[in-house]
Amino acid sequence: MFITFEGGEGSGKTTQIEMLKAHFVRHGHEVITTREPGGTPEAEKIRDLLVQREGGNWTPLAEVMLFFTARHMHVETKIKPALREGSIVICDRFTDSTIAYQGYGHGFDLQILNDIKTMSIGDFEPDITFILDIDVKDGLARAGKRMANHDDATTEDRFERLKTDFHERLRQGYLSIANHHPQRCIVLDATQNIEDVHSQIISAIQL
Ligand code: T5A
Repeated sequence: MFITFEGGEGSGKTTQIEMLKAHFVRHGHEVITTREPGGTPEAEKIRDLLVQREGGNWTPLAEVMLFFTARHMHVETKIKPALREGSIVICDRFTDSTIAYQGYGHGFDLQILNDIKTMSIGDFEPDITFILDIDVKDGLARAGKRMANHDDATTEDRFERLKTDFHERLRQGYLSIANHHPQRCIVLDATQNIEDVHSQIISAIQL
């Protein structure tokens, strides 16, 4: 099973992924957790170019292709092999992030995005995607706390620093993705307390 977590900044993905992993381990499952951009040594190098404050001033097309280059490596060399060995794979962000951030957020053409996706990873999709939905201001406040003691060129805040209206488009983009893929996507109210969000994830997984 390939499970992905999506949502805006500070929506609680990392927190829920750790709790879900612990649940699977308690029940005797093999599980690996990973993240995007990143997840392999090559893709982690690309991550630095994409998310660090001074990673580079990419054109929109170059940025999208870097995300999918990293994703191609991640899928082919880590995710698919782990799934073949019977592990559950939980990933912090995946293709929906590119559609939400670069597509809905920055206005990159969705059809071209889809074509690049098909070229990079074919029709490979998660089995389940949890979209953690949170009011933009609350999410950015949570993410801000995480970065309060880290403020230099390597800080991973290139996207957090964008304006509030970008994050609003992003949020609506995720809700639109969920509407288009109701069989795969589950939208959760991420303003609930951590335990309540976790309980809803466990109910949805039923493992
Ligand atoms: N990106 C990524 C793209 O633009 N396109 C792409 O294709 C991809 C893959 C890096 C950036 O890259 C962009 C999007 C991002 O800007 P990231 O590393 O996933 O992505 O960065 P963030 O989303 O910023 O990750 P965060 O760590 O900020 O957010 P999380 O993981 O969603 O939140 P988490 O769990 O760390 O929680 C944040 C804080 O909130 C608290 C936690 O304790 C923590 O302090 N918290 C709660 N508090 C109250 N109630 C709850 N229910 C809470 N849940 C968590």
